[in-house]
Amino acid sequence: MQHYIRILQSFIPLKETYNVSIIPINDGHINITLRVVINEQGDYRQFILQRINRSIFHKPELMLHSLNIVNRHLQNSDYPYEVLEIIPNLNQQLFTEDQNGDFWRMTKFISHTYCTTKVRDFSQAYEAAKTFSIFYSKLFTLSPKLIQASIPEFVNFKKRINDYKNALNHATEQRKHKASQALNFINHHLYLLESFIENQQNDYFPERIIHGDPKISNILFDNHTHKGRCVIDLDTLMPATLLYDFGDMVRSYTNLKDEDDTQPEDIFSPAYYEAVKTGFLSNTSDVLTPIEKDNLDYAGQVVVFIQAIRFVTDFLNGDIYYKIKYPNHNLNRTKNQINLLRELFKIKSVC
Ligand code: ADP
Ligand code: GN1
Ligand code: MG
Repeated sequence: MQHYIRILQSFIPLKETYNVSIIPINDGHINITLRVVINEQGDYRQFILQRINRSIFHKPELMLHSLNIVNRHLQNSDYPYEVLEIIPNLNQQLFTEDQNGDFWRMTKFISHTYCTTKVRDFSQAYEAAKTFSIFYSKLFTLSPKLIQASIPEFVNFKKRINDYKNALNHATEQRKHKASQALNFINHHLYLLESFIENQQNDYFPERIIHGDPKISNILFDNHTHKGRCVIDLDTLMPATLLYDFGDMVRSYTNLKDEDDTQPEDIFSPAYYEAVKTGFLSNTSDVLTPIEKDNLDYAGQVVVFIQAIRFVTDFLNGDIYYKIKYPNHNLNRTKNQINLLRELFKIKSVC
């Protein structure tokens, strides 16, 4: 707590009369996120204070620079949502480095909103995809060259496969044994990525500014209208194919179960799937190329599969990337993605 207060003081001068509460928010897998409430004799101010995971984001200055470019662009357009404003520290820097070498940033707290880790109904699936669709449409007029990827090769699937194979080579027998069914499935489906990788290499998928992580917990919904109010977690903004983001929406908004639920029954909603497509295309359809549109179904499968690979890679590596709550958490997340993928295969065969 004292540590957090010291960090907080680098952003806001705290008077003795202030009453400060710091409440952890545990929705994300990567950063440490704290809600800060400052009570100044009945006058409340709230902020979000975050420790950026430095083993994942090696250049936070670059990441925050991209975020600022995007924010300014959105503020100068007719973007209908709130912008996730960064609050600089008292030295006018975008982040504070603590004595451990960790980076902290502060953002505006978006009040009267809620966040969910699982889509609640059909209309929320549509609303989430539409909110992102509007976000992308405003960024179509910003050059992707201005944005540098905060995690290099994030959407390089060849690298994801290599990371997976390396993890397999170094994993303990016990972990490999536990994951054997999932590994079997993954090894038999690696071919699924080939055509996507080829299309990327041939530049058939145009580079656009993507969010990189449009999962449901990265949107804040209005408490009363239930409409999107703010797109958050802009740490993975990068130039890449928008099919990645579409695929991640399918992954997140069509899954009726929690991301770590291993039961295969009733995991997927075809109706939500249609809602995601309609919402995604609502503001992007005029700009997307025929090749992009033809690959939407395929992108859903590919991104769910890639996420299964990422989770199992982390499981094999000893859980060093995603936060876990219990020992087999990453394995259960992998199983969930595989169950979802099996359902997406069925949709494809129907079409
Ligand atoms: P992570 O990278 O760990 O996912 P996020 O930036 O997504 O971190 O933040 C984690 C959670 O904190 C979000 O899912 C949301 O519940 C909450 N949150 C983040 N930023 C804000 C904000 N500006 N206003 C209100 N809640 C927020
Ligand atoms: C992580 O940070 P969070 O929880 O919103 C991850 C995403 C994954 C997601 C899976 C930087 O997102 O890429 O798709 O978990 N973020 C990073 O739930 O790797
Ligand atoms: Mg998040």
